[in-house]
Amino acid sequence: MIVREAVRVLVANWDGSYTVPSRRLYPHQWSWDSAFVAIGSARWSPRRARSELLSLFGSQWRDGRVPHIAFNPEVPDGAYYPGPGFWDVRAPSGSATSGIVQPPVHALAAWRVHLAEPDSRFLRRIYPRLVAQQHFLRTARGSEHGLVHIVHPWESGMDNSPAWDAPLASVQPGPAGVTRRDVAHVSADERPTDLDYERYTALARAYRDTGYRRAGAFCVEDPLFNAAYGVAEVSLAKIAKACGLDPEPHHRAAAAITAAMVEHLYDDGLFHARDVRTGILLRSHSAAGLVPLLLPDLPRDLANALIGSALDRFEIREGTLPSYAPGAPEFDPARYWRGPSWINLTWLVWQGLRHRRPDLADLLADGMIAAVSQSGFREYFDPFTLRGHGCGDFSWSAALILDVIAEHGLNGVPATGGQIRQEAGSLGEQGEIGDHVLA
Ligand code: 9WN
Repeated sequence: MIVREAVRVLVANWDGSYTVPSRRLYPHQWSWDSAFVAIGSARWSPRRARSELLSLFGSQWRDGRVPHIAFNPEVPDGAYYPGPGFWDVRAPSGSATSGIVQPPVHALAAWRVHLAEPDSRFLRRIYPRLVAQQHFLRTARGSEHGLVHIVHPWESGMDNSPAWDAPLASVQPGPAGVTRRDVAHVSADERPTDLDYERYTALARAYRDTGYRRAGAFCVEDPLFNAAYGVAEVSLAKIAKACGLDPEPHHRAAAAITAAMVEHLYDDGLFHARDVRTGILLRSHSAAGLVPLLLPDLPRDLANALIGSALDRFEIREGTLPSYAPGAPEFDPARYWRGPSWINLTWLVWQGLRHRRPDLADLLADGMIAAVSQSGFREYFDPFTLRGHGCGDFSWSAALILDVIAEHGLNGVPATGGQIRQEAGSLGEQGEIGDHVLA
């Protein structure tokens, strides 16, 4: 039933070559959403999963950046704020796009898509594009420590996380009265505030006015973003090897990113963002700080410390991962990234726990399934009551549940695609997955 419903959502949100995150709230293609959707779609339609990623990279810029939104020209400009008129820029393909990016989880997605149904043509097509994406980050967004920075909260994917309260406070808000569309679809107390939006707009406008080249008042190294950047190198090493290319440069890059994160972003049981302008560590209680568990070479003592924090501060024994620690004063169980549980964030931490603490990983898998069983494929969930918030029929909630079920099983039915069939150990049997899921 869950599987059929998840596929129904993905089919309803399919736009011919990619999936919109939500028909009404987000009616275009979003960058990291498409990566998560590809991970889930690989379980029932690897063809769609490949199309999802290739279509996104069709809007890649010449400098390698993958814009966070590729706009659908058939959707009116006013359907989403800020729309193509605001960003005022086109990719070489001719598509109108935004000019900022999102966490680079795409190489991870591409590798999982390949494992689900090996396709060396796909891998050879996507590999240089993924390398260019990393190159953009390393050159345009690199710091002297070997980490990369983001220039807008939207680039973190966790837009109004309390981790951004301090750096945003120094951003001069733009003129009041931005024409928000989000609150026409979702209750205002589940979304960022108007003041947040005035600051988001001011920052995006300032960046746009430099030709999308120079960071403005917001310039931070985010642990989730940097963990994704490091994991991308781990995945690129696997992709390079599968393409008959040298994986070593990617292994070295991954090791250097992990070491830089440990040295510059870790403190007291959690990774934190660092304000590049001041050099100050922005100590917060954001679950972004647990995502480095994804890095395979994270030192064991640090991994154990993160797991300790996941248990004590984020209370994951309850089976859910709040986006912000419940004991912190800024925690809000219903407002966007200030506390609710999100399936994509939980999926990332679940992946990081699977080898290290399978018992806790299983709790999170059960919790993700419980949330969608109780409330449907909502955008986010109260971490304690599992009440759904934000929009319904949200694509990555549906897609990632397909992946969780394939890996973890459902109601006593065993998993059909564990660790993507033990990292493609038995790739020949993968054709079964799609048919099985739809049966
Ligand atoms: C701005 C699409 C996106 C997600 C982000 C989420 C939200 C957009 C918004 O929706 O951000 O990019 O309008 O609030 O925060 O993670 O990619 O689902």
